[in-house]
Amino acid sequence: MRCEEALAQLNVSQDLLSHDEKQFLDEQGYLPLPEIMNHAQVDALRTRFDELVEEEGEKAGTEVHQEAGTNRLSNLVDKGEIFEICFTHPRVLAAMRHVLGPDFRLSSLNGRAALPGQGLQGLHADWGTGVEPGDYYVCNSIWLLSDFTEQNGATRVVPGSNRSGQHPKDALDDPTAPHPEEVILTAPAGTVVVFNSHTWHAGTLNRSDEPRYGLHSYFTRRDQRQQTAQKALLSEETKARLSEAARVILDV
Ligand SMILES: O=C(O)CCC(=O)C(=O)O
Repeated sequence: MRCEEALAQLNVSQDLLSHDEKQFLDEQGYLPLPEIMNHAQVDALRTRFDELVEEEGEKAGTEVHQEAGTNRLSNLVDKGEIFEICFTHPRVLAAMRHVLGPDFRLSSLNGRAALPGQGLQGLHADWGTGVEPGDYYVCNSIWLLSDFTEQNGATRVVPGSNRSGQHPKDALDDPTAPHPEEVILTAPAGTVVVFNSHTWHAGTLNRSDEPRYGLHSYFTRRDQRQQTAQKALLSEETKARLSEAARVILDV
């Protein structure tokens, strides 16, 4: 099945995003989608997040990456049906289709909780070089499992940097410093913020006394490598549970 057909089967169509939403995503390089998850889904995802951190202990996150001061999880596609929403939600997939074109796949599904007093990252892009505006390879979405506030380590983005053709490593002396144009993505839990991964972004310092929980559902053009090799890492049990359309999105 081709990707376009899988998207149609998952009820994805381009009119799921308004003209203004598409324009905002194109111009600013990110787009908040409110109320993608309800309270019960947020609670259940956080509970599963904590269970996995406990179960996996020191190995947590190692399929992709560990980061000091955070609890990271990886390969979540294989760690519970509850995560299926993150790679099948029609509005999120419509945004991916808009940024990446008709042929894309999941790159990875990871979790990141910035712990109190930690979480500061340098501004970065999830791609090694600057790209021509409009010629995008990767697009991320952050699933808010906590309210994101100015205090608790919400993600920051530099609006429009996706169209700058520049990469932060070449353009910034100190990527950890506040950027004069940055926006802190504050929003209630249940929101998903899609951000073009070429948009400069970073986690900020969590100054609260609670972890700040998020999931990253990250997509790539189909001709690019996946951050998590889904074919190798997915159990037969997970593959058997998934619809054919979902398997096309994962490319398994
Ligand atoms: O979790 C966040 O706020 C952003 C994290 C991020 O950009 C990363 O880990 O590369």
